[in-house]
Amino acid sequence: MVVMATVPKKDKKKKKKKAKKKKKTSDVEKGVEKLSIKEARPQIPQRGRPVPTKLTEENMAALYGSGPPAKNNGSQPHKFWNTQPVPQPADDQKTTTTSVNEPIELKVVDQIPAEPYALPSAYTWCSCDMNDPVVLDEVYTLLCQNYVEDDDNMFRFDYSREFLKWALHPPEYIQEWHVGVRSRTGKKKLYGFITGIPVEIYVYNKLTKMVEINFLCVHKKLRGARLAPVLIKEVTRRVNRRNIWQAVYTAGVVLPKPIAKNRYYHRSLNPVKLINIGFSRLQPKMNMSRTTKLYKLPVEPLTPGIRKFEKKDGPACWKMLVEYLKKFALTQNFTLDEFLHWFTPREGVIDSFVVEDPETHEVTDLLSFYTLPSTIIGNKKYNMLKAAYSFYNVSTKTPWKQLMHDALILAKQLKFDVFNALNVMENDIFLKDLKFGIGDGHLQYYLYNWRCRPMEPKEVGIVLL
Ligand code: MYA
Repeated sequence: MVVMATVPKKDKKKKKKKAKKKKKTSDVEKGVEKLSIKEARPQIPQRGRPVPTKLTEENMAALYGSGPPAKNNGSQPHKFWNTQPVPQPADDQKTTTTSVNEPIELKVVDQIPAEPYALPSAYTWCSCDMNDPVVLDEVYTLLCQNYVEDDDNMFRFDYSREFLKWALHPPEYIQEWHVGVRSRTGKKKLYGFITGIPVEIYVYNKLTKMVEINFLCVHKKLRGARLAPVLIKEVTRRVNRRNIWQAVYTAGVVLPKPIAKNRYYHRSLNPVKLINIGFSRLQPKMNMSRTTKLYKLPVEPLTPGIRKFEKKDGPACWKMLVEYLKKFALTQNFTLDEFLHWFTPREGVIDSFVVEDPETHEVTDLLSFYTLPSTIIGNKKYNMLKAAYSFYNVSTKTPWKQLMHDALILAKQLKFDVFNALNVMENDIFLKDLKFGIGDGHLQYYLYNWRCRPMEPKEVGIVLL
């Protein structure tokens, strides 16, 4: 997952007040928490709990409060996360002062319930077949209307249908890990979603089969009702049943306990639009025409031999990437098939380019970015922000600044408004010189059921979608 992060805004006071007010409602959720995340049992209504047997989204919200719970800055207990095998605040010494790098708990498949977790009786579990256009449409609509927004609720991610298929169908994907919650009756509307895809992850040189978790989403009508912990527990159960015990995920929120805290940086490509929609501000002593000039880019890329990635580049580029990633502490072990899946260009989803030496025809560099537009909420003139997100880049010959300058030019050619990059890997080398501005949000990296020393942002060598 990625976090929306516009350039810093001064006026955060109003937000804080709002958050304080909301905390009250989030304290009344105990009933649903008990219903939802007690140890696994068959999907039958439970007796003796203070919740109606027929829970609908309306009465669930009325009883237990709706709207997002207040943000927990780490000082309050986490009713759910404090019960999970993740590093807890009290474990600080264990992870910061030693070279420990191991699972937190060990279990066997027989210990994992074969039946799904209980849901309120009005809801039921499903596995989402993203090849079914009707299901794909339902997932797209849920996310497009309810997924991640920036702090000021001005922008909301709008992952396209084709993007979702790409993100969720890597080689060996498991459909059962694309978990949905639907209402049991009527149109069987989709209210909750979470996904896992299989990955092999290196943490400080130790390779482990994991699941990469993404797209956790609860419909706005059911917020604050403790459905998220149930979704997480159910996907964990389904993953554990296949003998996988670790996960990697990212989030904008701080939970126990980030393995790394990264930042987003933004490079304006269409500064006038970005300022008009409130994504960025005019800098002091700047006007629109000076700003436009500041961010102007050449029309064509400058590196001789730069061209679109083709399937034939696969083996060489894959080796180049695998070799490059050895520098970092948290990386994905891509197979060639996976590499081809993630890097073969798909219009409006993923763009990849290589530099082919005009004389030797050797491929020396790779750059890639994915397409993730955002809905601009409530703007009359513009409804879409088109953002490119830096994916994986490798430079063995073209200097970093030149390579990524070309990335900006190529993104501009493709009509993106902004080019975003995290301060992962060696990105620090080019961010400042290429006029990226720092965003106002952090992106936390997490590992589930793994204990190790936290990482510097530049030690992170993995980018999640
Ligand atoms: S990150 C993207 C998350 N999605 C969004 O931000 C979309 C918009 N928001 C929503 O849809 C809802 O607000 C969500 C929470 C669904 C986020 N990751 O049901 P609740 C904890 C993990 O009452 P709601 C992504 O996709 C929160 O701290 N936990 O809350 C990666 C609290 O627990 P505790 C989160 O607002 C996901 C509890 O949920 C997150 O209605 C990785 C409250 O539940 C979050 N982003 O719904 C998931 N936000 O009381 C973990 C809140 O303890 C995977 N919470 O503080 C773990 C590995 C699983 C597999 C393991 C296999 C081995």
